[in-house]
Amino acid sequence: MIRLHHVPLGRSFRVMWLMEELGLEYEVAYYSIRDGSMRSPDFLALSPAGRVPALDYHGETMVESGAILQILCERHPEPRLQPAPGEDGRARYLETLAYSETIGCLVENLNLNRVFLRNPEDASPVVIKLLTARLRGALRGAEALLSGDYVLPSGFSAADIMLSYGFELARYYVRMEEFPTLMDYWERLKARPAYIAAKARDGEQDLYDRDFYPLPGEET
Ligand SMILES: N[C@@H](CCC(=O)N[C@@H](CS)C(=O)NCC(=O)O)C(=O)O
Repeated sequence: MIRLHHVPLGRSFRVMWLMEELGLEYEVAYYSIRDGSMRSPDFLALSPAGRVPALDYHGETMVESGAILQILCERHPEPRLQPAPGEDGRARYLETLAYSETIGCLVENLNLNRVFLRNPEDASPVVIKLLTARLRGALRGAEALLSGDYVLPSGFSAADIMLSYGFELARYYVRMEEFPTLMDYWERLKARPAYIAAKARDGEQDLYDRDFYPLPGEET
């Protein structure tokens, strides 16, 4: 039995999408960052930091999306979605798994400032501007990781799942049209049947209440 502990639009979506690519059967336990469910003793026993994803894989519990992607690709080697140690592309693959969390952490800090504060006046406009500029820089870094249509010249891999998930959230803070190469790449990925199947199970997000958050002072 495989059970994914998941927040809609959370990093656990990466694991959900990969499991669809691998054709795995799994159950989903849904949580919200807002309702306290991730602070319950049962959840903290699975994920001591109170974060998703947590994956119950036949009785073994795993956290950290990048590590889970690697382990699942090792245990389910077909279809081949990651290069083995020593194979071409392995360094770029590992680099991208780790780099994806550079984007993830910047978005998380923006989320804290822009959607989670009880009192929006507590947010710092200067910090928001700095974080947004850094997120733009990180997206330029993502562009530089691509090699043709995907991260790896050999084709689609789990690195594409790890990296492109960040755009799902970055788009609330940065106009993605500024990054046409990333937009084309993302559109290509979103057309994959496994992405569409995962989206159907993702659930309703309760993080964002609008489509875009302009910089402070630039609201119209
Ligand atoms: N590096 C971790 C980050 C996990 C993480 O921070 N997940 C967020 C959701 S995207 C979370 O659970 N946040 C809980 C909270 O903010 O209370 C990973 O990639 O799995």
